[in-house]
Amino acid sequence: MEIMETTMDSLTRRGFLKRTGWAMATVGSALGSMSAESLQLGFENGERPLVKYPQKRPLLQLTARPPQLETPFGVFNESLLTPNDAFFVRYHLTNSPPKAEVLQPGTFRLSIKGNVGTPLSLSMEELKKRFEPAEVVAVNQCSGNSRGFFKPRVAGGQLGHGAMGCARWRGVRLADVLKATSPVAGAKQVVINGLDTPFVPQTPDFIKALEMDQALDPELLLAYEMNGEPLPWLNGFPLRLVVPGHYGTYWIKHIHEITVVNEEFKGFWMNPGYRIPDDPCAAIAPGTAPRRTIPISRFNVRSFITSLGPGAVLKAGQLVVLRGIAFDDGHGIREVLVSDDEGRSWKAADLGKEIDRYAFREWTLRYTPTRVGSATLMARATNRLGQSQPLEPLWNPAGYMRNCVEAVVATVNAS
Ligand SMILES: Nc1nc2c(c(=O)[nH]1)N[C@H]1C(S)=C(S)[C@@H](COP(=O)(O)O)O[C@H]1N2
Ligand SMILES: [Mo]
Repeated sequence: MEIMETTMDSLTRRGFLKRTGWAMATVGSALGSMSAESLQLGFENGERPLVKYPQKRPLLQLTARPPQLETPFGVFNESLLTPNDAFFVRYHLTNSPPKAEVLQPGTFRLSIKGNVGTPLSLSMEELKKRFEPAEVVAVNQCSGNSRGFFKPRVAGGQLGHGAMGCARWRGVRLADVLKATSPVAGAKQVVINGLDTPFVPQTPDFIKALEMDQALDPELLLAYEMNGEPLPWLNGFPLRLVVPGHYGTYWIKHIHEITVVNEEFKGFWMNPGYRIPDDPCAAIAPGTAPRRTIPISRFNVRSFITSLGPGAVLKAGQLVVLRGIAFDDGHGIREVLVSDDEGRSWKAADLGKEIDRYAFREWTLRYTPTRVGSATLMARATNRLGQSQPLEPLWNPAGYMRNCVEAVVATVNAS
């Protein structure tokens, strides 16, 4: 039987883009250049222009100041590692990213200070020479990925599912660098700051803190490479934190200052920013306020169908290979089930090789639709701890951590 390859060309419009070329459709702006093209993210007011930024292909622009760019979802069907030029971009402070000048080798230094025996100030060259390299393939995902699908809607960036990506990160271990400074007894937290600064002094600088024991976890990297290349400017050049299995808010970009402190850091972006209801599912009744909150931390389990988008057309009796991705916070994916009947019955998909327990895991399923009409296709992953995805969406006021089973409704025609 002939296997019909379904692609996301209509969604990414790459075929179209390749044919027409981008330059002709662009108009200049401060940092990005705007094109005539846009994509619809699948919720109300979800139309986003595709805009070209330095080192990036046209991406879905959420805001221009600061640049906030989302990956067109079709990219996730093309490779498990998200190409650097397609990787999403998130900034908080209006005059981000920091100017290229301050990031150059002649100017840039990383300082490690505070409650340490031996403070350090290192150029990138010194950092690479002094510490052993380490690598991880890991997903970076914004806490608010998929926020646009929240019902009732919540404030914040109205993102589709493209504020995530998976890359091979290479750098040095944060633990090695910290140990080289000999933190003094009583060191409680490590406070990490990047070179982006607020435009007006009233805006709090984007600074995050990690507990000392987490900072000493050998899995955390000060990364300088992404997929074998220096970090793109908009993804944190020359140095960023990689915190496998944890939400992107901890993955500080353009790191230039690491401070060991003996007390709990009280910055805005730790409290009230980036907090979730203190509840096992990080959820509360829609429209209510949480009684107690805690800092957001690890990913929950997610999975997506990537080979078909909304409005896909299939033929009854014709085999297709459904494909998608799944990931969790590093326990690893044990199973992905797929349904074409709104969750009444499920079939186990074949799992691809595990590149890394923190990476996207590919799944495929040979599928032959039988009923003519509409088919609601859904994927549901379970990790090695037995944690899975809820069938109904959960809700919290910040719109974080959406991980319910997502549905793609396809039309099945008679063959
Ligand atoms: N310096 C700096 N680092 C930052 C941020 C920021 O605003 N400034 N945003 C964080 C958030 S919330 C996310 S989701 C990730 C996004 O990483 P990316 O832009 O490389 O995709 O960066 C994190 N690191
Ligand atoms: Mo984020």
